[in-house]
Amino acid sequence: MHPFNAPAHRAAARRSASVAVAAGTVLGLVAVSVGTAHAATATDRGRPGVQIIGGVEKPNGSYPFMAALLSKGKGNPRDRHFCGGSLLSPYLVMTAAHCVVDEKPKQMETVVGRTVLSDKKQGHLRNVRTITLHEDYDFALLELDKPVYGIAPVNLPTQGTDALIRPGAKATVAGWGNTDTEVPTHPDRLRAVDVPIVSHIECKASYPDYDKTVNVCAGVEGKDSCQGDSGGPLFRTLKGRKGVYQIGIVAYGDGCAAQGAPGVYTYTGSAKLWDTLWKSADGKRLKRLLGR
Ligand code: 4AZ
Repeated sequence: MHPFNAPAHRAAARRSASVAVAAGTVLGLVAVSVGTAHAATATDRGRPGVQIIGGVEKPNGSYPFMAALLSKGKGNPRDRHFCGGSLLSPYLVMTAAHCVVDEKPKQMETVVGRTVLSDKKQGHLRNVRTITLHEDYDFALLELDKPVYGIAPVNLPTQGTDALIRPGAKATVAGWGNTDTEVPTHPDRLRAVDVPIVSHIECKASYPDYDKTVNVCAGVEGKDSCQGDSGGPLFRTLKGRKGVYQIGIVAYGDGCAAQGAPGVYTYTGSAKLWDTLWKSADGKRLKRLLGR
């Protein structure tokens, strides 16, 4: 199996990426609930309220760098949506490997800059020319058949500094993922929620497979990404700087928005991630596409 926590096929990815880390559940809850007013229990997880993501709808034109990954077909794009992504350069959309591991370029398409999935007039719809999976991490790049110009791509953190993932700092995660795990609800309009960055120590306690060189955690009880948000961006805006800095890619979690179980993200400032990507078979081509 691919070293990231990939479900066997994308149908599984759509249902839940959290299955792969279920073994970490009990440990995580015990470790992180100490000293809090309310320790979440297994029963809490099924209770309405506890698992609501806590985001808000975004107006048209918000987060234009946001991409939706769609299965090709005749149906409503809302029903064909399976993951999020972000524009990294005019020719590249960045997403999670577990979203596209079983995908063929011809079976999918991506739309950049759309807010309401069913509104076919919004955004820039593109075919996918190639899918490159990172060999080691939950990271993938989609090469588009035609560039997307006129939308500012996301910025990446400076590699080798973790200045943007200081615990407690506020980040934002956006997507069309589930808003209520009790009654799975998949919104048509883009949503976003502000989530605090969680320390590596706390994340490792919740998730034994957590790797601080290529992961970052964020979220708090009631505020989290969820199924369908996978591949989408966790980002910050910085005072005095234009644009957004994407610090993470939605990867996995133990359920959604539960106490002691923050969302886990692939860390986009990881030097290890980019170094190994540039050294891979497709490294040279991808580097050129990143510059275009
Ligand atoms: C998922 O199944 C998934 N709470 C995505 C994000 C999180 C959990 C599950 C994080 O795609």
